[in-house]
Amino acid sequence: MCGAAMLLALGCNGSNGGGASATGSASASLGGSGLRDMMEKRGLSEADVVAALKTYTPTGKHDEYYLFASGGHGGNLIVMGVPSMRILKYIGVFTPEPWQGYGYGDQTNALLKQGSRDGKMLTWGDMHHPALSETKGDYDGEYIFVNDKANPRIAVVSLKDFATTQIVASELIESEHGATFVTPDTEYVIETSQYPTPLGGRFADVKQFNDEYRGAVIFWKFDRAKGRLVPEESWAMELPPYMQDLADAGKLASDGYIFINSINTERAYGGNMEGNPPLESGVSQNDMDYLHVIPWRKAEAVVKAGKTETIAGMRVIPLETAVAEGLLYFVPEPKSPHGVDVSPDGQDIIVGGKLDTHATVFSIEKIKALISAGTVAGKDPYGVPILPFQEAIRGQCEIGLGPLHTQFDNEGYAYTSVFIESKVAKWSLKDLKLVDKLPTHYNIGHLAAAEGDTVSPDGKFLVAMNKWAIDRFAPVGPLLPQNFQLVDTTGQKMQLLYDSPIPLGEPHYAQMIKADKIKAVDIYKPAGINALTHQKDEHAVEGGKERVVRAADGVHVYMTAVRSHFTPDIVRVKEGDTVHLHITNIEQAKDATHGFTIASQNIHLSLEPGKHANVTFVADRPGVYPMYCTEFCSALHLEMAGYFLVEPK
Ligand code: RUQ
Ligand code: CUA
Repeated sequence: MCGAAMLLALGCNGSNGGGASATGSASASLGGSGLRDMMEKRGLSEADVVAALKTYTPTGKHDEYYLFASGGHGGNLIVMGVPSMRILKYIGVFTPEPWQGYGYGDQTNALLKQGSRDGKMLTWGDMHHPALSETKGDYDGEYIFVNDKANPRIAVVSLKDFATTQIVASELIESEHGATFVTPDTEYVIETSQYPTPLGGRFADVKQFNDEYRGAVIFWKFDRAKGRLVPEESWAMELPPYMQDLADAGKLASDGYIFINSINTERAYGGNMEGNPPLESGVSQNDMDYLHVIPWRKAEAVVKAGKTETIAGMRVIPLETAVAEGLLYFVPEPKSPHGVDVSPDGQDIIVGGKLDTHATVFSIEKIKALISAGTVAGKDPYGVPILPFQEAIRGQCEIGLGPLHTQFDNEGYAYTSVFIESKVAKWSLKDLKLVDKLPTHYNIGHLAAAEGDTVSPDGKFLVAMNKWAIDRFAPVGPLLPQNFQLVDTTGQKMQLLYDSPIPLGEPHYAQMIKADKIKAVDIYKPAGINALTHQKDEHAVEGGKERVVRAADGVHVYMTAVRSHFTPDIVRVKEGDTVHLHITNIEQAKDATHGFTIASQNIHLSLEPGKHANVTFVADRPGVYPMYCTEFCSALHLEMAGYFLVEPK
């Protein structure tokens, strides 16, 4: 239904408001003129009202899609509903998250500790690219992987309960960006370094950049049955010291390949107080950088044949071996490339150049033919073959200044974010013609289309992820929110539907998945589940079996939580005791979550129905500490409390 017809239908249906959901409120008295009045009063255009009809989601109705967006410097993952753009959850990943008790109990402390680097505990992360697990190139709704650009790490989040279950970190590299991307059956999760360094954390002066500094791409092996990345089965490939940027895995026609962009084929390394040009101008001298093409199945066979070196505990294919075995090819790509995205059929690899006006469309068929014919235009200083640019592309689409990232719909269109112009460009994959452009506010980075990274995108919606939000929202001081703009892509012309402020670190990328693919549990069953393993915890407590046990390693308190008490509700220990609290929420009713805290101990647990949590600490200061439930769980919630007594020595 077009806009006018929609409004007409609303008006003609008279006093009951017709299609508007009648959850009471204004709709009851909303005749045709009532609607006009209201539009006038609020200064709404017809397009505004149509946008509202497309996004408004009445109480009790669920969204059609989930959007999983990185929380950027917040180090957490944002879950939203589309089209309502309602925020559903922040999932703690690289950063402690008190509401979820994430980082305040033994299990999640150990989890955050897994993400230490060089033995240093890290409590923040710079999350960029979430990647949903895939089966045959389609999102399957089981897991989502995320990366930390600042402190190279990858985390696994289980979509069974929307909780982080694992963090892995390799000390092979010291920064990353081309992560996370999955191969079509989630055999591997890809993590590519960004700023070259000596591999494995060695020291070498930056003047030895060309010889000592390197990049690397890590292939983290994923064990789907266990839901874990397996470091011992993972491996990496050494890369020349260019700044590798985004990456994408091939699918269908390009299955078995991965593609990585790079900038800085100049190998500049800054030094603006040492007589060198500043890094950003040193990096931007050449007209072309290199798209890296890696046949990963072939590389996997080379790893299995043992042709690797071990660096920082990781099997690494040396650059020389990669060249000799035909595991790495370069194709020139225009100025300052950023995004690389493989089309749904896997035929095209689309690259946006930040200082270019085109989306460049590389053809996997042409690349494969050039490789098998041995046609090269030259070699880089490390002997990597460079394929001829013109013969590797299908063409270019002129779309505007500063193209970055591309997503796809179900009708053969590509959508590319155009950073410098602050626009989304819609163009046809078939004939590489621009069909529409939509202004965004401002500085669009990534965009996320419904199932837009899969072999079968849905179309319908697209979210523009804008880095600036000037003029969009009520002022909140100098630090503005980010702005997600929801766009309807069903018509020939794109329509802006909604602005959604994101008050977190800069969210870079997001993926949007059909909601019915997610099969989340609502209760941990049976009671006593450790949320990290989804197994019964060894310290799980049954109702009636609460107890306090003194052991060699300290005092073990086996406690249950149920509306509206903890048992025991008085805990007595002695100054200096190591205390192990083992608490099971024995409820099996939906949303019957209890929280748990003890004053002044920096302890907070979230105990969802059936969940078990352990927390260990030293009672080092004598005194009387109230403990209580932090979730308003019942009429007697305030009474869900007790005392933790630390008797002086
Ligand atoms: S980035 S705005 Cu994906 Cu980290 Cu392009
Ligand atoms: Cu349990 Cu409040």
